[in-house]
Amino acid sequence: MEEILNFIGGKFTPCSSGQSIDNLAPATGEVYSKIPRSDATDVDIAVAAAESAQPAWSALSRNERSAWLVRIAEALETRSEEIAVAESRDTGKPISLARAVDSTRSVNNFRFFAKMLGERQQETYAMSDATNHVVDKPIGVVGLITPWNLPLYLLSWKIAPALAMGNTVVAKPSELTPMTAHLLCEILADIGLPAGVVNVVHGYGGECGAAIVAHPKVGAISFTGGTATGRVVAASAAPMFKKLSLELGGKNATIILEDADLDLAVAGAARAAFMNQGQVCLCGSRIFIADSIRPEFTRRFVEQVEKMVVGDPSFEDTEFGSLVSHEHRDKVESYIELALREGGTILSGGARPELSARLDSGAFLLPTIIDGLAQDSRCASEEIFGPVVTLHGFSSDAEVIGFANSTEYGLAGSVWTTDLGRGRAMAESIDSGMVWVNCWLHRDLRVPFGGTKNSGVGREGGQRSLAFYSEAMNICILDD
Ligand code: TXE
Repeated sequence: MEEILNFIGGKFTPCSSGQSIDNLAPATGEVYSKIPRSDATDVDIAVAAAESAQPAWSALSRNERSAWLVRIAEALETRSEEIAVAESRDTGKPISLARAVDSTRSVNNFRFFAKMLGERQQETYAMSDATNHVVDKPIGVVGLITPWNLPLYLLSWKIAPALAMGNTVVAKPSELTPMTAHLLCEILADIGLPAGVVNVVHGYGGECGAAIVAHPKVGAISFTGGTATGRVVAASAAPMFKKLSLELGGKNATIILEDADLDLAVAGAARAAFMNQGQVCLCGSRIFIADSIRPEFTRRFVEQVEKMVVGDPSFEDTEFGSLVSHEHRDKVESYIELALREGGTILSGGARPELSARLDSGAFLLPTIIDGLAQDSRCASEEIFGPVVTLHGFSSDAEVIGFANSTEYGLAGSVWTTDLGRGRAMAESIDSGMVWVNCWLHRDLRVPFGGTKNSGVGREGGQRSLAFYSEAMNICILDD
C-alpha cells in the first residue's frame, strides 16, 4: 500500500490532521494507496511556502523560466510509461488512451507554454506625445483545482502557464485520481525546481479545495470540474475579486447533416460519445441526425459502438475501460433508469458487461445508446458525464440549431457535413465556446478553450492562458 504525502516547500510532508483517504483502482475495486486528508491548516502552510518562493521565481528572466518548463517536460517524458500506467490504474481508462492523451499531452503542455512564453509580444502604443507600455506582472500565488477525468493533462495545462508568468502555485488534484500529481512532484524534487514554486495538497474538495479558494493570499483560481462545484467556487472567490477561470460541464451536440460523409460521421460520433468512457467535458452526448438518414446512421452507429473492445484497462487492445468510481457509475445508471421512465428505448448497452473475475468489483458499464427521448427530456439535457448518448432526429437547420442551443450548457459541439460553408455557418449559430466541423477534439493548443452559459467563465489556451495568469499593467510615459 503506497502512502503519498503533500508536496510543500519542496518537501514531502504529511497533513496536519494525520488522517488519510483511501484511493482505489476503479477497474478492480482494490484500495492501493492512501492520500493525506488535508485541510485549511495545510493550505495555509502551502500558501506561505508559495508566497515566500514567488519573488525569486518571478525575478528569473523569461528565458530562465522557459528553460525550467522544458526541463520539467524532459523529465516527465522519461517517465511517460509510468505516467500512463498510473493514470490508467487511477481512472480506469484504457492504457492506450492514457499513453496517447494523458502522458503525451502532459509533456506537451510544458513544452508548449515554454514556447508560447518566448513568443509573447510586449504591447506598446504610441500617442502624439507619449508612449504606453503594457507590462505583464505575475499575480502572485495562484490556486489550481483539477478533476479526475484527465488528471495530469489538466493539471499541467494550468501549472505550465502559471509558472511561465512568474506565479507560484498551490494545486489540489482530485481525491479520486491523485497519483500522477504525486509523480509530478517527485519529478520536480528530482530536477531541483526551487522549493515552494509548486505545492500540491491532497484532500477533499469541500475541505482542502475550498480552503485554497477562500485563502486571501491566493490571487487567482483556475478550476475545472462540475458546474455545481463551480458555482460554489465562484461564490467564495468573487467577493475577494480574485481572477477566476472556470471550465465546467457540457451537454454537447453532435449534428449529422443529411449530406455528411457517413463513414467519417459514424466513427467521429462514436469517438465523441465514448472517449474516456464518455467522461470528457467535450463529449458529444446528444446526437442530432437529419431525418432522411436517421435509420441508416443509427444502424451503422450501433454497429460501430458494439465493435468497441470493453474490458481490462491494462490490456493493450482495450478501447473502453471502467468508469472512475462506483458512486459515479450509480449516478450514470440512475440516468439510464430515468431514460426508461422518460420513454426512451435502449438500442445498445444499458447494463454492466460480463468480464473476468478480477474485474468483478470494477465500476464498468457498457457504452449505452438511447433512442426515442424528447430532446428536452432530463436525460437528453442534463450532463451525465458517462457512457450514455441519446439520439434525436431533426428536419431543418433552424430546428437543429434550436435543439443544440436548448440546454443550460455551452461548451462544445460538432457538425458533420460535406458542405463546409453550411457547416461553418451552423457552427457560428451554436452558442458554445468551440465547435468542430467534420472532426472532434482536434486540438491546437493556441486556440481559446472554454465555454459559455453554465459551462464556465473565461478562456484558457495559448496566449489567453498567459494573459489569465498575469496582471496587465499600463505604464504611460510622456515623451521628452
Ligand atoms: O466533480 P467536482 P465531481 C462534472 C460531471 C461530474 C460532476 C461531479 O458532471 O459528474 O462534475 O464530478 C474539487 N471547493 N465534471 O464530483 O466535485 C474536487 O475535490 C473547491 C465535469 O468529481 O466538481 C476536485 O478536485 N474545490 C468535469 C474538483 O473540485 C472543490 C470534470 C472537481 O470536482 C470543492 C469532472 C469545493 N467546494 C466532473 N468541491 C469537466 N468539466 O471536465 C469539490 N472540489
